[in-house]
Amino acid sequence: MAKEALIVIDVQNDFCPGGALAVAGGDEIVPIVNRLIQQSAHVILTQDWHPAGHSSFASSHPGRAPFATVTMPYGEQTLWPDHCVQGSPGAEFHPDLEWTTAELVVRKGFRAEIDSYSAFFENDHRTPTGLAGYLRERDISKVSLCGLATDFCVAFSALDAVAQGFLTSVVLGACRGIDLNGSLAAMTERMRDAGVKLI
Ligand code: VGL
Ligand code: ZN
Repeated sequence: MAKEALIVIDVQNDFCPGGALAVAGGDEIVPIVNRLIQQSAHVILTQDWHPAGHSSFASSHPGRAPFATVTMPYGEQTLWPDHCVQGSPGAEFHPDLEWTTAELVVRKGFRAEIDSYSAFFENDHRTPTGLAGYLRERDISKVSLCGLATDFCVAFSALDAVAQGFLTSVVLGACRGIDLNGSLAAMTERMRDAGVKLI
């Protein structure tokens, strides 16, 4: 039978209320995610993990405000408030997240010059994190995703997962979105069109 992994995206303090890049209701998903974790044979977590002064931070671009867009060598990049700085409390998983059974933690966004929304590739859509190879080597062909934020890290991870040939579903009830300029509807549509099963 096809082996399946649950991929829990970025359930970190900075994406929850009170955090630096709080997603509305981000903490509400924690009990739902915990239930999914309990039901899953294989659990993988991602952790947004930026060095101080990361190029996705508005503070690294004089005169630019958070949520503006800039053009980077690899394409368009939204600028964010400083968040998920390596080793900071904001970068830790939500304290109620029951992550102890997780088999792998994929850290992403650790290169100063490039952001990484997806669990599979950096924002150049070329530099791999190694996750696809890890899953294939372990014979895992199905992935189910949940976490934060629906329209950024969850969506880009799901799009890359289907493109890499994994049978992919997103548990929308266990996700919350940022919704910047209609991004939630747009990314939901892109996922559906790409063949991601939305649950
Ligand atoms: C995320 C913006 C910046 C996410 C991470 O987890 O969706 N969004 N870094
Ligand atoms: Zn980030």
